[in-house]
Amino acid sequence: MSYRIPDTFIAEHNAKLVSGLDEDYAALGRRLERSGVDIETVTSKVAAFAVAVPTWGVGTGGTRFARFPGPGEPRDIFDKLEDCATIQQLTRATPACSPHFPWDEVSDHGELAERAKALGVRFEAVNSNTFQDQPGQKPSYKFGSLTHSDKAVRDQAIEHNVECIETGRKLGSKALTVWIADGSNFPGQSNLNRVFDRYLESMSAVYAQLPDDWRVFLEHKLYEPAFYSTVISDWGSSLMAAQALGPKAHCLVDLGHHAPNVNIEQIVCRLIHAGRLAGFHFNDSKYGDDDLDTGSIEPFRLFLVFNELVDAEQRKAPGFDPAYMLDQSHNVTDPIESLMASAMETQRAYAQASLVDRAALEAAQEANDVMLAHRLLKAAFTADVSPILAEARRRGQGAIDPIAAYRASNYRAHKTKERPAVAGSSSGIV
Ligand code: RM4
Ligand code: MN
Ligand code: MN
Repeated sequence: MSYRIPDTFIAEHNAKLVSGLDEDYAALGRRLERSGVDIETVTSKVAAFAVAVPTWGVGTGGTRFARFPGPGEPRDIFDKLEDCATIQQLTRATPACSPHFPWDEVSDHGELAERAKALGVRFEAVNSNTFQDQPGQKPSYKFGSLTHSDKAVRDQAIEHNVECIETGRKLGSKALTVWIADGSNFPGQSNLNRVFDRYLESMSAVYAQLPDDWRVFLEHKLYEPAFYSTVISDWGSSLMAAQALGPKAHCLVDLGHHAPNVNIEQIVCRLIHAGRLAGFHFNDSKYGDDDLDTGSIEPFRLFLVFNELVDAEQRKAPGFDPAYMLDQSHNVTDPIESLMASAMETQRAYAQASLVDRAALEAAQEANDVMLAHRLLKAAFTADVSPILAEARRRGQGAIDPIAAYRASNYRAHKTKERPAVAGSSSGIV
């Protein structure tokens, strides 16, 4: 029997913290009431908020220089599911995971679906992988996949995406996320126009295989591994492609996939306006696609993104139904701790953005009262909503302090015994 943290252990851990939480929650409730905010409304919203865990994030990640594996790492998707279930058990913010194929491939998808169900984990968007060659694979992706000059390579990449849809159907997923590494490293290496045409042609073939109730998420990325140009480099290319493909195609925003200092919240706003926001891969970065923990570097930017999301939610923007996922690489921390902290940071930004006095903000904007408008946003951003997050977790039988409870449970030590290290695990490679 593999180790799971007993629910009784979490309850006992909470018992030590509950009186402090009650005090803090009541004090925050009184504070918010003075500004016309009902704390219970915010707590219910936070409790209903969910962000999916990337299956590739529960293993220790690495850079192109090295990977330093941690103890008790998941060896396969079944181990990964256990870790995802533990993150959900403690945080109650992550009821789903987002799988990556073929990294998570198994011989029996029925068994995988059953195991996930038993652990209480759902499958969100299925990610395809045409950015590396698999052992024994003949046509190579070295020079591209869906946009390759050779039709045989394009067909192989199309087929893989169609297989991902098939697999996803068996797992109860309703979306396919496509990120391609296609692009060029040298000016002149490829024809910028032709590769985009090929992308549309290949993706049309994938799109044609989407079930009626599915969506496809197109993920753009400015650079890496193609360093001169990528085929789907930005939200403009992504939106053009989504609009050309049809109503089931939407644009996914990975926070790390933009040029430094780009106004991501404005991109989010425009995609919502177009009715094409697929959702997010949350992470944080200082320089590029760093895949650092969400909210660890620029929490204000995360808040501003959520400010747009809450604005859209409250004005009931047509077609607004974003899928929230994390996409991170944990190189120096325990991945479970990082994912828990990151899930909580998304909840924090959501709760803070829910505090914005939108009527007052609109009035200040219309009156050109710049300072007041800015102060209204800052007031929401600087509010410490931690008691709301903790209370939402406690009500859902999660841990008041997930990281402390996780450490006290010795989960990692248990897994270190259960999971002897194996070579070649796909975990955490991003
Ligand atoms: C990419 C991109 C994709 C992810 C891969 C592993 O940079 O963010 O979403 O699937 O990394
Ligand atoms: Mn991503
Ligand atoms: Mn990325």
